[in-house]
Amino acid sequence: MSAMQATSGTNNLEALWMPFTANRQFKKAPRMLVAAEGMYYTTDDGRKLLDGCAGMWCCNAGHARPRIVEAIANQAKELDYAPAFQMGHPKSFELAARLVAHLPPGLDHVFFTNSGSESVDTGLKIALAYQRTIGQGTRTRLIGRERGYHGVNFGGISVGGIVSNRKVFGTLLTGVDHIRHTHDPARNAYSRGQPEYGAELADDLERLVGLHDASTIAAVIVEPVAGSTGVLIPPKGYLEKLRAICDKYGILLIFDEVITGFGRLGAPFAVDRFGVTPDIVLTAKGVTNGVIPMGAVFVKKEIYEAFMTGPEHMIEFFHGYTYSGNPMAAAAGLATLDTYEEEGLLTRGTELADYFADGLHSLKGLPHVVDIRNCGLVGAVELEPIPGEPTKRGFAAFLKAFESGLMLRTTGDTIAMSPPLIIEKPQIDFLFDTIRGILQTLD
Ligand code: PXG
Repeated sequence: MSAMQATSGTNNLEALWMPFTANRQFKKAPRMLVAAEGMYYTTDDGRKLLDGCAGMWCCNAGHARPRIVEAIANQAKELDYAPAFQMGHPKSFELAARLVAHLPPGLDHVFFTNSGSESVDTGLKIALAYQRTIGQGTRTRLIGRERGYHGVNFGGISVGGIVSNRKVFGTLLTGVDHIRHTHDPARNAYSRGQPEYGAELADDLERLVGLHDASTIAAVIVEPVAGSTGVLIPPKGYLEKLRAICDKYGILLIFDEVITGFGRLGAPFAVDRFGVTPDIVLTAKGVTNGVIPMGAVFVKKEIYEAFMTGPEHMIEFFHGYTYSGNPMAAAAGLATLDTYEEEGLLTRGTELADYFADGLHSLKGLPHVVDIRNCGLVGAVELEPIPGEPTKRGFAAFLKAFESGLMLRTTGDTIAMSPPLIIEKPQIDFLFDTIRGILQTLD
């Protein structure tokens, strides 16, 4: 019996249809994680892996953090579940109040979901319902961006801009259009932080206003930094411009901060990092340190208040989930915030950003590297694809990293890094030294 069989308790991997995974490849050569603490995972054969991507961009405070573990255990004993509709429990209100204190003034109401995908669909629905509520019911069109990732529900893949996530799922939502993406390696390759060129790409929204008319457009949704399509940092001035165009035409601006939220960019949110305040902020992942599924959608006061009309016994917004703000997630969220606050993690990325960027950009010139991008504690190394076999080189890098004691994410042929915000400098050295070694031996 292999070590994997011994620890996983099964030698039958067949039943599980794994998400976003090459199932057949995995089942031939499984990569099993059996434990995690601090910055490290443990594999079933007893190896330690440095977590180079905070799980999947979610465990911002690292793993097995005592406050969070204890809070969940206690909560399960005290109040395991409470109905979310027409009933409440104190911790969801407490978490809401504490969370909004971390957002810029004005973004002071929050709706709980259970994932990033649900936060996206919730945000889009709020935008549509809000426009109708304020007498702008012709505004039904949603605008996304090419190369955007907004989860996998129908709303999210409709406004998203990743072809493989869209092409086999029929007609998606109607009335959706996309602005151009901002990736421009010809002008911006190897930028440290925000690229210099491309603010004018925000004008593409003007093109869509010209095509559809502003009176048909409810909202624009973008990731401030696009994560899943390879860490695309917004050019200087781009987000400001997008905000100005939205203001000009009465279009709501939605930031999908599922990845950028909770300290990833060195500031609590991208909103703070870039100084641009949207009307709706979508989060998930870091809200509970990835430990219990939860998402949170922040909206401006005017949006919440627009719904608070009509007879008081009536439900104001016909939307919600069985597990919205459930006690286990709320307890995890509160303990996560305690941890972030006590350890200064929501801004720790700023202290480490230069060291991280130095290590990352030292990879320039290694074989196959065509671009390097960074912001806060997010980094990406883009590799030239093997001709005719896109993604193969990226996947090979991921597998070699796993064998070398490092867990990374690759998206296409781009290696993405987003370590837990508790990372120390020697671990940053290990991260980049390992990648350097991999790139020197990669076909
Ligand atoms: N919006 C954004 C911006 C995301 O990055 C989602 C929505 C969806 O979240 P859920 O919780 O429904 O998965 C995401 C998720 C990767 C990677 O390595 C990225 C995500 C998830 C898993 C892997 O690129 N982002």
